Amino acid sequence: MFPGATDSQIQNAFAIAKEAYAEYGVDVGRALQRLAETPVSLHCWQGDDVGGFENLAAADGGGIQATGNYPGKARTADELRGDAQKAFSLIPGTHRFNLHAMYAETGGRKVDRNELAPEHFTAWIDWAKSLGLGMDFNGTFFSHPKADEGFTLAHADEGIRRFWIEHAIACRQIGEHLGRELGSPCVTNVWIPDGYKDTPVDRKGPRERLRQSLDAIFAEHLDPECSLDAVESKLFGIGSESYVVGSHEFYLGYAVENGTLLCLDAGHFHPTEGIADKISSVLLFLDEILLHVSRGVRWDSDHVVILSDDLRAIAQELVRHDYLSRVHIGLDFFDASINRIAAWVVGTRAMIKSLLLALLEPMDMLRGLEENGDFTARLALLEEIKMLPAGAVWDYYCLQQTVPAGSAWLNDVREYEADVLAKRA
Ligand code: RNT
Ligand code: ZN
Repeated sequence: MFPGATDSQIQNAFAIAKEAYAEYGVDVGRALQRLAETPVSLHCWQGDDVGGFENLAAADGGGIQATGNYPGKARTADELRGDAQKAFSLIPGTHRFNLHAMYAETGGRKVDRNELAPEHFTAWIDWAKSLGLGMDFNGTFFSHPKADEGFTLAHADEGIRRFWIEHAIACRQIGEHLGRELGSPCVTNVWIPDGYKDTPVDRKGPRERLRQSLDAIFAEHLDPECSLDAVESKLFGIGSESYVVGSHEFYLGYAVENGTLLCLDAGHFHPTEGIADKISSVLLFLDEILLHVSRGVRWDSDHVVILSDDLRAIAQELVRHDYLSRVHIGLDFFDASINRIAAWVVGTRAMIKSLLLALLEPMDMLRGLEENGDFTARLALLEEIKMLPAGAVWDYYCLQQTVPAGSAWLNDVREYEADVLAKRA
């Protein structure tokens, strides 16, 4: 909608849109209901450039790099919670918050990663409860002196491997606790940076070690009502350009063999390789998966997610095959060159818009055409429905969920920037 549109203008436009979709056999009310039931897990790390709030010796090992120096990033957990809460107030629906272990609150005490415990996340849990959010969790296998050599769970040194195994086990306990406290399973994800900058001669040894480490980590069975495990692959990273231990084939095999979730990050494949087409294959062999919806620009650059064809293709797969209950949608991007709350809002709203567009597809009609071999009509219809008034449905959804429609949310972000962010010197 144009800025300044009134509620009744939004409602009038919606009424016409609803009729248009009904002509195609699409029940807009049902689509909006399903949309409201689909949570997106907002990643905490967009709010502070993947920094965390530990008192550990500074280290930057691990190939995660946010670029940009836009002022106002969160410096404390309280600030991060405040910023995320602002973002949530501008995003329609009820969602989740995805925390990394390095966002522990240890009350000024030095607590190393292998000693983290549920008690270090009490404030996060209270906050999530107050907002009705579910939570997800991640081990932090980077930005730590013991990750400086670029290897963690696959390190050749047994002591270092042990340290990270202990960290991962601690994270599973924390995840289970979060899930139990919040009454919704917490997906605890494992992503490690392990790999080589230059061509190795032994590609097998590190993978054997990683497999053993994972077996040790997942040895204890946790209640799936509280806790789910995911493993995230990658093709290459900063400092691991030539070889990544935890490749797609590695983790696909591991997940199938051990019944963990597989995490597909949209930026972790060859630049022209999308993750949408992988979903219907991997879900033949796995019960559930996790997505890290991201946007690579030339490489795994973690740009803010936008309503691109890639994103739409992912959402279409989830909706067309009724996978919404088997796919955990998480976001993974970090842009430090723009207002960080706007980054969350733009990316999350884009994700939700892509789901809405997919839910508004006349799938019965399209499937019928395909089954009858009428590929001419399939193509024609796919093109024509692109111009249906989805924007009017989106605005109405925002109104219904009491968040700003159209670009009105930007005013809120600007105000917050002046009132809160600008005061963070
Ligand atoms: C890194 C992975 C990983 C991280 C976050 C911070 O390439 O995508 O998911 O981005 O855990
Ligand atoms: Zn990721």
